[in-house]
Amino acid sequence: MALHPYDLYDVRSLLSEEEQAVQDTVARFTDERVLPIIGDCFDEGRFPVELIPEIAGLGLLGATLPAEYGGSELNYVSYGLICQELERGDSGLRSFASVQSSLCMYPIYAYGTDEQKRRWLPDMAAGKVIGCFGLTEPHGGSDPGNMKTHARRDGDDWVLNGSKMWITNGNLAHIAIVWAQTDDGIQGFVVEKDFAGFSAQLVKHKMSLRASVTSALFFDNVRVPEANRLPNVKGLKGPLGCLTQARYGITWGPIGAAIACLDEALGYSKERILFGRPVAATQSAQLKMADWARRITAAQLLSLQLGRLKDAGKMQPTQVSLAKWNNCRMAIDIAREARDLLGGAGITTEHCPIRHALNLESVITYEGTETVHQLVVGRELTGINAF
Ligand code: TGC
Ligand code: FAD
Repeated sequence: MALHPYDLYDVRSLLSEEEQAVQDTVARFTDERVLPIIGDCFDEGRFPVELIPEIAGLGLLGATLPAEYGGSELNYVSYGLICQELERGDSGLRSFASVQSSLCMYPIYAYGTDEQKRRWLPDMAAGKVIGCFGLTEPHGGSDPGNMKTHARRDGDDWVLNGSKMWITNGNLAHIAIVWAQTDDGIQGFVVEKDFAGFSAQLVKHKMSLRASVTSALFFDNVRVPEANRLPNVKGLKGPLGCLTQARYGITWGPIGAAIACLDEALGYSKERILFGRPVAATQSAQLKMADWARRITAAQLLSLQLGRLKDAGKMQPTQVSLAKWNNCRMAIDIAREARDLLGGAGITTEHCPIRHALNLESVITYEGTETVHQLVVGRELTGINAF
């Protein structure tokens, strides 16, 4: 029996029935609703907001959270599969879901009060309240411990000043999870869109993640009530704990992007006749595509084992760093090589490889650059902090 070209090791057989059903549902959504429009969205620099109710309706926002907060009570392997299938469509859609689920709903769930959870989580799961996550600042995102944004207690409020840069969903969001330095260390605040002194400005001229909203956030003496402070965490481990959740999902996403590129290149190279034979019949094309399949297979197994560790409560941040580094590198290399295999046709968004290659420039940079993750692994191996 022929092997599945995008699953040479039958990794799908390692999934439960429920996990397979989640994957099939999101795959159908991507095929039917995302792929027909996403090239145009990328060209126009437009995030497809019209898909938000459908994404929410499928239970993809806060999918791992308990039902009492609007979640779907799925396991983390299922969350990974959601990321993979969304990113097979476009990294912008996976980014939207990662930010909403892992960077905004997760901190409210993990660090918030019961009242905060009840107030925001069900509406966030329903896609009625959109969140963004403000950690990075203009002077250097790799070193968030050096943040300048600060909050000072004043009576029943906090007064927030500073700015954040490169914030996904910034101009879409109704609430921003903002991390600020305080006299008591770094703390998280839920800043509402209409708070006086809070503004967002779109980042323009992006060549990457064009089907995603990216913004700068500004805080000019913004008064944030104490009721909007996330009380159950202090210090850098608060935002880094959220990043571990999101980075886990990001290990899966680029597998989807790489599969999309392999799919496109396989189809194209079988049809493209040069020197009297299909390009797919040449040894160099087969070597390339075989090598992509090898790298995709390794990434699939890496993320699945990471997911099983996470579901067992045993996943370590260093393991996430290794997989984020490996899988982003795998996908960006495949996307670039697939672009090459398509020749001139590869430079237009009529075909997906260049869109994925450009998107992956962001994916390999955000949530910790490749260098940051390499140094995390190096620190684990040597016991020496090289940052
Ligand atoms: P370090 O001394 O290592 O740690 C400080 C405290 O944090 C704890 N910790 C973690 N906790 C949970 N998860 C992790 N991954 C953690 N890493 C560290 C640590 O145990 C310690 O706790 P405690 O209790 O001892 O205080 O901190 P460091 O200053 O040496 O930083 C290390 C470094 C460089 C790895 C860290 O700063 C880092 O990860 N930098 C990269 C920043 C980053 O990834 N930013 C991403 C911004 S958000 C984003 O990009 C969203 S894009 C979303 C999208 O569109 O999809
Ligand atoms: P810098 O930290 O200035 O890094 C510059 C270079 O220095 C990089 O090559 C880096 O690898 C290298 N470097 C860093 N440290 C070392 C070292 N110790 N040794 C050697 N080299 C080093 N942030 C958010 O908070 N929320 C978001 O929603 C969000 N969304 C984003 C969306 C997009 C499209 C993009 C592009 C970014 C987003 N980010 C977000 C920001 C992202 O997390 C940062 O861009 C990233 O962490 C890197 O920070 P930086 O851009 O300031 O680069």
